[in-house]
Amino acid sequence: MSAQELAQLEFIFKKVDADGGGTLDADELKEAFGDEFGAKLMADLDADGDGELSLEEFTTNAASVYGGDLSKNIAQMQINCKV
Ligand SMILES: [Ca+2]
Ligand SMILES: [Ca+2]
Repeated sequence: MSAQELAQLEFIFKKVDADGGGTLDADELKEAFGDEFGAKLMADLDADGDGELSLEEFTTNAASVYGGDLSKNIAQMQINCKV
């Protein structure tokens, strides 16, 4: 993951974290990305299964889960993000 990709993910994370609590819950993801894509992100990235994404899960897991498709997935998040 490049420094630019990390910065993009951190920027998206802060926008989506509507309550500023430092984690993204299912409602925040669906509010920002729509039901389908929001649920996909939770399913893909919530490694510990607690129903919330920490900043570390959102960034580190995106890099490991999406691998070579990371930049494509970041672009998709940016396009879909409604907040
Ligand atoms: Ca939150
Ligand atoms: Ca989690």
